Amino acid sequence: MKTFNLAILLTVLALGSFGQKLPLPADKNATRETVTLFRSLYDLKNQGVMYGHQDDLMYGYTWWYELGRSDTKDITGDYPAVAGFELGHIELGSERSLDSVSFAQIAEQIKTHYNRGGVITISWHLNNPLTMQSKDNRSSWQQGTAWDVSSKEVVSSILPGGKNHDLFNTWLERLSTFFLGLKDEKGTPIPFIFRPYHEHSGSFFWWGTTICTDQEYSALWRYTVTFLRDKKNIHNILYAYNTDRVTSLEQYLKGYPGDDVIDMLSIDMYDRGEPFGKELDNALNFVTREAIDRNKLTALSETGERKGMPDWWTSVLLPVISKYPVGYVLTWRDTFNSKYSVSGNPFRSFQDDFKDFYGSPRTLFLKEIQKENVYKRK
Ligand code: BMA
Repeated sequence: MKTFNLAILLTVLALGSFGQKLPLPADKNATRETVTLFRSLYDLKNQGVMYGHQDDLMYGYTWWYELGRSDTKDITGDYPAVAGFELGHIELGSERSLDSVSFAQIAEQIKTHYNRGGVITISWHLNNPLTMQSKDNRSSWQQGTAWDVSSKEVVSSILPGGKNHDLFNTWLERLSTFFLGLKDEKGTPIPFIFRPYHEHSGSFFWWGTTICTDQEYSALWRYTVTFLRDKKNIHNILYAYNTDRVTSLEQYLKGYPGDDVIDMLSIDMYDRGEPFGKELDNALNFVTREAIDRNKLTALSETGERKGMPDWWTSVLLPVISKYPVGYVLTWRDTFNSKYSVSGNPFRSFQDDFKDFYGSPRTLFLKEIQKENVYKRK
């Protein structure tokens, strides 16, 4: 009821505000805190870019789940504004994620970061519902995982009428159960950004651009949102559409499921070499412009350094992201105890440069976000 009144109030305000459309979440019944988060993020992107880090609160290169610890905090004295979490294997009913992280501990840290006033984003490298059932010799590490692109029938097999539709519903049920458990002490649902089926423009996940049709991809998204929002009545989610590197808006929007189910237009781009700066500049230019035109949020939701570059944060990343209203930039996980860095995350080396990035007036970390009170401000 409260949400309903708020929606009416905001609509009235929207109509009255000199013809300008007030940006609101796609979910018309989004909770009060979710609406406030959306509006806060919408405004904050003009103040600076928030820094995010995947699994920052769960582990680092040298430690595993030490309460309160964070690689970002170890280096800068502050937490990231955005904390990323990963739910791969929640669909299987497992206790731990594909990265061996406990789901119960993820829920704990989501709550902790919310109580601190930080922003939460969730990714989902869900298994391949079709090929994981095959009893073939398990020949490659990809077999049955999110990275298994051996069949182009996967998405159609889970949509209504497909032979794996019931299985997929079970997976969405399990996902919903986890989401419904994300509440604060008062029972208020904790708002978060959900970025499933990511990097669609690439072809390395079973939902990738050459592995399913654009119509199937869009239908997968719409089915998922309808399930969570309308069937399970979950109204604390902001949905992030996401691609890997793209060179045109047309390519970016291939398979876009629609403004009525999407809240954020995001892009992932890792630095694989010298042209990166220009490519990122080009992509952020059209993605952020399109987001503003559609009253949506934006992010560079995954990125990572060029290997061996000592001043990547301040000389490559910062100049480009400073040109555009990018909501946040997130670097990927610091794989625990791993000899190599999976994503080229610069944490292990060149920390002084990261400190300079932290010190830049253009970047926002947790302490700056706390002042903004993103879930409650007027
Ligand atoms: C990928 C890699 C994988 C990991 C997955 C989900 O990009 O980091 O090792 O399992 O993300 O976190």
